[in-house]
Amino acid sequence: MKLVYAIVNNDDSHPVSNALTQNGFSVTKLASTGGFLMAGNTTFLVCSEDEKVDEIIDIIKEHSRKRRQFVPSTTSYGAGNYTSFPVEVSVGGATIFVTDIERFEKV
Ligand code: 2BA
Repeated sequence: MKLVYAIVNNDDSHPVSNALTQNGFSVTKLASTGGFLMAGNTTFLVCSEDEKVDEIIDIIKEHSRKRRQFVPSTTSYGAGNYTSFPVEVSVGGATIFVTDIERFEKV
């Protein structure tokens, strides 16, 4: 058994969730926050048989878009003088980790 963690943009959360459940996967959604942008995102937990992991990743890929996002940054231009300017970063589609599950039980 494997556990797939997938961090996706909040805007993609519903399409990803719908597609996974429609394809028969049990899904848990966690509200999470990215450490860099400090913006809300969604972390999915999906536990499944090893041979279904590629299908899960394909579904997530299909419903997660890559986005350009601006973050404020500051630079110094003299003693005590700072100016703020936006820096563009690319976010997503999805960040995915797959781990082994030692034991799975529903009691
Ligand atoms: P954030 O940490 O808010 O990062 C948002 C985007 O900012 C990242 O997009 C990346 O393009 C950029 N970024 C992150 N850290 C950076 C840094 N130190 N310097 C420059 N740019 C940086 P993604 O790579 O698509 O990541 C989206 C979200 O996935 C992340 O949100 C974080 O919540 C999660 N994530 C990404 N990589 C991770 C990892 N190795 N471990 C745990 N969570 C991760």
